[in-house]
Amino acid sequence: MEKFYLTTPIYYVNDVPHIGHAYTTILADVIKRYKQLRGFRVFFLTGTDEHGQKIERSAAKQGLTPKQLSDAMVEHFQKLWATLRIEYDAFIRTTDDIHVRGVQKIFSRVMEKGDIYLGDYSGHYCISCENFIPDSVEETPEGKRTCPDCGRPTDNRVGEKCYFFRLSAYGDRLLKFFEENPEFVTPRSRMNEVVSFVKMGLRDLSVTRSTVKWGVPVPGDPGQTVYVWFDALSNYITAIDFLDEGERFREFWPADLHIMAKDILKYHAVYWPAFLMAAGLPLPRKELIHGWWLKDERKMSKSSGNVLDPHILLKHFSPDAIRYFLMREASIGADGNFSHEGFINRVNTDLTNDWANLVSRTTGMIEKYFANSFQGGGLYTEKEKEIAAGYRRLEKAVLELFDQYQFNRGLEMIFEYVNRLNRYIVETQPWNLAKDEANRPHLAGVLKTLCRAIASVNTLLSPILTDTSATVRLIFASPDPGLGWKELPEEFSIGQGTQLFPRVDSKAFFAEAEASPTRAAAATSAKGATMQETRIPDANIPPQAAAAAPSAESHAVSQAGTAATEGLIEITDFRKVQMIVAKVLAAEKVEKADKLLKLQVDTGSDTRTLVAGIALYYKPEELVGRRIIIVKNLKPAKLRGILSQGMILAASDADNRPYIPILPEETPIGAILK
Ligand code: ME8
Repeated sequence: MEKFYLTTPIYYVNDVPHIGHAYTTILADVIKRYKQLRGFRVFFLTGTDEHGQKIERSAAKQGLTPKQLSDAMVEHFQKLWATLRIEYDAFIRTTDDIHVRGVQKIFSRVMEKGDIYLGDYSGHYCISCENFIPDSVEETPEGKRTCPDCGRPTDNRVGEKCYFFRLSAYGDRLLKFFEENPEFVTPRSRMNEVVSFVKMGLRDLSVTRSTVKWGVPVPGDPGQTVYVWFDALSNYITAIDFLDEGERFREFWPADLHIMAKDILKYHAVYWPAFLMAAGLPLPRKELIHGWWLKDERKMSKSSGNVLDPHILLKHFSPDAIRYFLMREASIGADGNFSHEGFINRVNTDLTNDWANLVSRTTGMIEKYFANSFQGGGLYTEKEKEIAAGYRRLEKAVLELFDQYQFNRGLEMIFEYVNRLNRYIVETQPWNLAKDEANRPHLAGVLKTLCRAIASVNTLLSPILTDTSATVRLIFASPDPGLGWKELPEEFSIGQGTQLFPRVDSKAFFAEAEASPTRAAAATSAKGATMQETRIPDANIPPQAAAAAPSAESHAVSQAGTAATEGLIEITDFRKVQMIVAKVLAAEKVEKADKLLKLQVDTGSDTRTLVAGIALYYKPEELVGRRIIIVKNLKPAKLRGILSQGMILAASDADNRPYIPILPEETPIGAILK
């Protein structure tokens, strides 16, 4: 069995984890589970970065020792990871003895080799990034320098005796390594950044601090501590017993994948390989660099105070829903803006309407027509064979995408297939087949095909939807967790169906999420982690939320749901359509289109443009100031070059003459029709 060793960054313990940390860690966990599915023996490492000035300061502010702060924060991280179903194999803390002694061992090794030497450092230091600011960054007239990593000005000038790492000697070797391993950093654009950085020339790097007490003591010179980044990066080998070069180290090093966001690329793709070269150790195989989750267009970060607390999501949604949203919405190379609206739309559309509905409709019909148990064979037509063939094509394409860590694209394809299955139900109309005893073998064939398809798709979803996939496996009597089309036998029973993703009450969620989405980092205390809440302005619906609105495809499925119950719809189908009260702010005729009016409306959470074919019957001035009903989550469409972001509701007679319901003045704007 081939091994696969993957890591997340070890997170600073100056504050509790937020969605950004959860994203990296969930991504790592999804990759772990996916690799296991592909037959790898996986080792997954995460942990915490506890030394250095940043933590020292945070602790002092709260009247704690750095160790007390770390202990409290580690609990937060570990609890959250357990809740999010993160199955790491080891959790390293940089205060662990095995790590401290491991760091000293690497340090001594590099020193013996002559690549660490004693010198003097004089320059600026950014405590937030734990970054030495190069001399090439100009000083402002006030004597400050801007940190090239985070952009913050710093006046923290340090001048001290310290040890240097001979990084300047590694430029050519690094470039040669990158040339021979062009996929070392992925995506490619990040690799290019690293190459340019190295080509600009590398200076020796200070790797110890005499003024920082909270750190790993330098071997043979206890007045100095090891620079936090030298200390932190070493975790990837100390955690697997580099100290004794034990079995785990021999088995798993080099790492197959380091995962992180772009903020710490330089440390991982330049410093870390150079340290390893100096220590005579093999280099990691790949580094996967993802973008940032933004809130209000800014990077979500503790120091910006715009972080989202995963616990608010967890109060309303299952861990699977959070895992799914993060994997579905983020494309590795790009930043993603987090919006509550986008979140609820994505979860309600894909998981509740499409996946959970498919499962519950299927189990419902098997219960109704077969009392949960198939006896005897089934009749299979070309259509059923095509469902199986479609799955095989899907699986091949999805595995290729997952192999490249493109989970968003793979999931998109999976859900196209899920929609295909929902349409298959409408096309085959099992409720009509059930009316005639002669059609019973075909009815069985259709429903068994659905069981096989669901059980097969379920495996593809299992790295992401951990709990749900276990439930689905149980329902469909499919103990085999492996890949491939699931040839369930002809005779089998299914378990009781269940609602996998109950619809979340968006009102309650928004009320809470929008009242407390952010926390200022400084306001968090480790003592019971009391938090002060700061309100941020409600974000307008970002483009991403519009993209997350149900597609034409899922509208079709909504109709599919209708047919499945012979003309009646589920309340969940109705709730798919978000109808709200909007106030018309302005209205005008669209040039050269005598039927169209362009309206500007206030929805309570934004203002938008709507184009409606009502100009023959309504004058613009008749509508301005009126409260009307609009469909808010309709996919935007262009009409005469104008983007219409929704639809006005109107009754229409046999001649298509519209009658727009006008609501009383006192109706609140944004009120939901339900
Ligand atoms: O940098 N979007 O720790 P850290 C996406 N201790 N990912 C985010 C994010 C965001 N807005 N914010 C944080 C450190 N992350 C060092 C690492 S490793 C040897 C030492 C994630 O607590 C992302 O993975 O600041 C990022 O690289 C990491 O958290 C930084 O965590």
